[in-house]
Amino acid sequence: MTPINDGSIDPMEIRQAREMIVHSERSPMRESSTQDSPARTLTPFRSAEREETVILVGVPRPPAQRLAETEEHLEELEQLTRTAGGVVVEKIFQTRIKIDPATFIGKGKAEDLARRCEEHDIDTVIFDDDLSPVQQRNLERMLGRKVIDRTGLILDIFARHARTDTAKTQVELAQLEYLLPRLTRLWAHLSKQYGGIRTKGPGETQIETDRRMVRDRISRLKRKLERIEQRRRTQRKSRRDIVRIALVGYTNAGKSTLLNILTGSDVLVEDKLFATLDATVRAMEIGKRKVLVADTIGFIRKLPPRLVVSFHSTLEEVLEADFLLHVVDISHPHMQEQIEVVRRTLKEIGADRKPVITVFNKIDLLPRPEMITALSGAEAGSVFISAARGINIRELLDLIRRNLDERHVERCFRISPPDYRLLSEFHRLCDIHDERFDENGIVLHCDIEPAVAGRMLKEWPDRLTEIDGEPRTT
Ligand SMILES: Nc1nc2c(ncn2[C@@H]2O[C@H](COP(=O)(O)OP(=O)(O)OP(=O)(O)O)[C@@H](O)[C@H]2O)c(=O)[nH]1
Ligand SMILES: [Mg+2]
Repeated sequence: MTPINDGSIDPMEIRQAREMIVHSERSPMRESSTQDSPARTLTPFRSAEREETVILVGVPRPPAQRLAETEEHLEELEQLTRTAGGVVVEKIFQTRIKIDPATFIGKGKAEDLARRCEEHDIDTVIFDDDLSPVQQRNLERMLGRKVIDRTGLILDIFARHARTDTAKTQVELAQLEYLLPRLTRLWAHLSKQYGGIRTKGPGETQIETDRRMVRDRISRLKRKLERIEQRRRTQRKSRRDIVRIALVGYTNAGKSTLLNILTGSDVLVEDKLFATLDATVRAMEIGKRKVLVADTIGFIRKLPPRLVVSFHSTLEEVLEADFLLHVVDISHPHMQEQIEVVRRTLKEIGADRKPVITVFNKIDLLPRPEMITALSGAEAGSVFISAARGINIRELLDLIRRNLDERHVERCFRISPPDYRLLSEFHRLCDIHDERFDENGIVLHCDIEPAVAGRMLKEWPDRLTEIDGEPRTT
C-alpha cells in the first residue's frame, strides 16, 4: 500500500506528466481545440479499444443525506458513467458523519477500496461528491488508479458532446479552471525528487510553466468568449422587443424535442445526458406574434453553479427570457427531486423570479394516468404533454398565448404622416387587430407590451401618437 503524501513517484503520475510535456511541446494549445487540450490528460475515459472498468463511491452523511438517497445518486452517476463510455463493476458506500480531509472516505476504507480495485482490475474510481485536489491526489496514490469526482466526469461528457465552437470554448475553459488547482499533483513528485534545499527542481519550474500556460490559455479563452458574447449581445439587441421564452429543465427531460416540435427545427435529440450544450434560439409564431424560443443546457444534481455560469449562452438566454418553460420528465422515478434541483439551480443563477409554466412531458410513458389529475391540482400553471408524440401541444400553445396576452394591452396609435417602415415595425412587434387609413395617416389597434409602446413613442415622436376613443372596425 502506498502511504499518503510520501512524495514517492507513482507510475501513473509520470505517465500523465509525460503526456503533458508531449502535449505542450507538440501543440501550444491551439484555438478551440478541446480534444488536445491538457485538460484531456486528466479526463477519465480515453481508450477507444475497450470499455473502462469503474467503481463508484457514494458517501451517505446522516441525517442530512441517507443511504437510500445516496443509492439514487449513484444510479444517476452510473448513467453518467455509461454516457462517458465506462462500465460500472461495483458501487461502494461508506457512511460518514465527518469527511476525512486526506482521503474523503477514511484511510481504512481507502485501503479496502484499493483491494477491490485489484480484485476487479479496475481502471477508474469515481466519487459522487466533489473531491479536493489533495484528496484526489492521495486517493490516486493509494489506489494506483485514476480517481475523479462527479464534476470531472460531467466535464468529460461535456468535452465529448461539445460540437459548436462556442460550446467547445466554454467546455475547455471550464476544464482548465477545474485543472488549475490540480496541476500540482502531476509535478510535485518531480520537484521533490530533483529539487535541492531552497532550490527549484525541474519539476517545480515545470509546474510554474504549466500553470502560466494554463492561465494564459484561460485568459485567451475568456477573451474569445467575450467576443462571442459581444456578437450575441448585438443579436439580442436587434430582437430586444420580441418576446423570449427559454426551455429549462433536468437533462434528458425532452427540451430539445419540444423545441423541435414548437418551431419545426431539427435540433439534436438523444437519449443521453447532456446532449445539448449550447443554447439554440429558434423563432415561432403564436397568434400573429413572433416569439423566440431558446433551448438550453440541462441541469443535474450536484452540478456546480460555476459550471452553469461557464455556459454563458445558456445563462444569458435564461436570465433574459420573459418567461420559462420548465420541462419535466413525468415518467422519471425521481421526478420530484429533479424539479427541486432545477428550481434550486435557477435560484443559484438568479433566475428564480421569472414566470414559469411547468410542462410535464412524456405523458405517453405514464403507467398510471391518475398521476396527471393529482399533479394538475398541485402545480398551478402547468400542462401535460408528450413532445415526442405531439400530444397536447395545442394546450401548451394556448397556455403560452394566455401568458403573452397578460403581458400585452390593447392600445390605439396614429402614424402620421404614413410611414411604412414604422408600420412594419408594429407588425413585427405586436398583434395588430385593425389597421386603416384616414386623411391624417394610419390608425391601428394592437396588443402591445407597455415597455415596447413607450420605446416606440419615444423613438418616433414626429410620426407616432397614441389616440383614445377611435372605434375598431373589426
Ligand atoms: N416517450 C417519450 N420520449 C420522449 C418524449 N420527449 C422526449 N423524449 C425522449 O427523451 C430523450 C431526451 O430528449 P431530448 O429532447 O434530447 O432531451 P433534453 O432535455 O434536450 O436533454 P439534454 O439536452 O441532454 O439535457 C430522447 O430519447 C427523446 O426521444 C416524450 O414525450 N415521450
Ligand atoms: Mg437537449
